[in-house]
Amino acid sequence: MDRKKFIKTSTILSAAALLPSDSVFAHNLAENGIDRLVDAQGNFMLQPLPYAKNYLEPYMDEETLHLHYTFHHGGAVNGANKDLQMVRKALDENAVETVDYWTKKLAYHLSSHVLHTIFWTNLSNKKSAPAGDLLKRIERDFGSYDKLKLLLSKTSKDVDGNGWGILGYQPYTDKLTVLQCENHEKLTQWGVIPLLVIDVWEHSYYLKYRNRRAEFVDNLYQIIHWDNVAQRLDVAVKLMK
Ligand code: MN3
Repeated sequence: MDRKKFIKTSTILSAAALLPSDSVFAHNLAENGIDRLVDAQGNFMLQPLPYAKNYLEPYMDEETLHLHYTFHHGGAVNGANKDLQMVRKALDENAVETVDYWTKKLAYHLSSHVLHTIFWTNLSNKKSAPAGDLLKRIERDFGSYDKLKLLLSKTSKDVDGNGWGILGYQPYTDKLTVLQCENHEKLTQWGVIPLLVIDVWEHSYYLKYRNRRAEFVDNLYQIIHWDNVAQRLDVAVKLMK
């Protein structure tokens, strides 16, 4: 390995190593510091949740979390595997009339898998606030933490139908950016690496909050794991250097 490559690999590994080695967060990361979404055979897989299902009570109730993780996230993982298989089958059989359908399905299911995987790690059972480089970038790119909160909350609450509010790192501009995502795959900016994602699908809050999406979004600030967001920023910046 040449020196440049060694230094690059080392900095990426040290980003992943910011996490305690026994933490489930660290265990769920691939060697380059990004989330592990596939098994050794390359099939999409559902990672274990990084905590017990009652860990986020009372802000996210145990039963909703159970249904959300098992059936909605789990369903997306199964769907992504099937979609990929069907694209390959269409190619093998030279029957490409169906690839339009399966390609769209794959974008939907795989994006759901990516965002849900990040979402679970973005939450904790205690309140925190951004610090360090993350806070500096928030202040530079949005004015203040309060202004980011306002923007991200409003963006999340106002999603048409089901979707996500997303704080991401845009490597083309080296800036933080806020996206409003519909479903799981629409309205992105190419290149953005998601750092903090807020699931505002009804399945995310229906049992406890019923129709009160805004209350759910406001309450999430009690359990956002800002250290995880900061670690994700650190990895994203280093990967792009
Ligand atoms: Mn969801």
